[in-house]
Amino acid sequence: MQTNLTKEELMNFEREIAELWEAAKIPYPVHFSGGNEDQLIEIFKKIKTKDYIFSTHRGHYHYLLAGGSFEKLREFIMRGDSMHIYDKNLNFITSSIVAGCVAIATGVALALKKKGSERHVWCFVGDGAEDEGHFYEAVRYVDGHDLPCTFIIEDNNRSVETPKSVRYNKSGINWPKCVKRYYYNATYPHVGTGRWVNFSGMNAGGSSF
Ligand SMILES: Cc1ncc(C[n+]2csc(CCOP(=O)(O)OP(=O)(O)O)c2C)c(N)n1
Ligand SMILES: [Mg+2]
Repeated sequence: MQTNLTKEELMNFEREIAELWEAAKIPYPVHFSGGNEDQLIEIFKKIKTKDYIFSTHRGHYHYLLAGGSFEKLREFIMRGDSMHIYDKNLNFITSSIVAGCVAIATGVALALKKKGSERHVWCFVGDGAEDEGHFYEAVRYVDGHDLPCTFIIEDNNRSVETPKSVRYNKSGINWPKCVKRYYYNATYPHVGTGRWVNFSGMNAGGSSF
């Protein structure tokens, strides 16, 4: 993806929105990213224009890196749609439901394969979404049918506030190659709050980016 966006620009945007939220100017839920700028900038270099991008409740960075404008994103957020960003021109879709996009991403990838398209589907999920049963179903289908779809687990070792060690102790799954994972320590917004503990280094499967 041709984007000249810098880490600082991403961070400044989130900081601006965080300040608006803290000043009670946004009476809606907003999920911030932070701490994953470098990883996402690298990942988006692999994503091509016209590919399909499926995002999550935490989609601001994804949208900007997909080519979305700051202005349009600000509009989404200010009208309560931080978790419902959608842009047909960019083939960009989010869901506020944890793992809500995985089956849709799989269906789009199936359609692309049937059409003989060169396009690829990129489906971002959190490590909490990885716990969902239908994530397993989608991964198995994509892997089994060699569909043009990559699931990217954004592993901050948190589902809301619960780390993996509490959710499933030490067990991990060796996902097939259509699942990639990157690790990051979440910050809000961009300064450690002390609420987040460092990632424990647990190997939870999936190949790294
Ligand atoms: C089906 C469903 N269950 C519960 C929620 C409430 N919820 C919002 S974010 C979240 C945690 C998601 O964790 P993860 O997928 O790791 O994303 P992260 O916020 O860590 O990026 C939950 C449980 C939801 N949105 N959808
Ligand atoms: Mg998480």
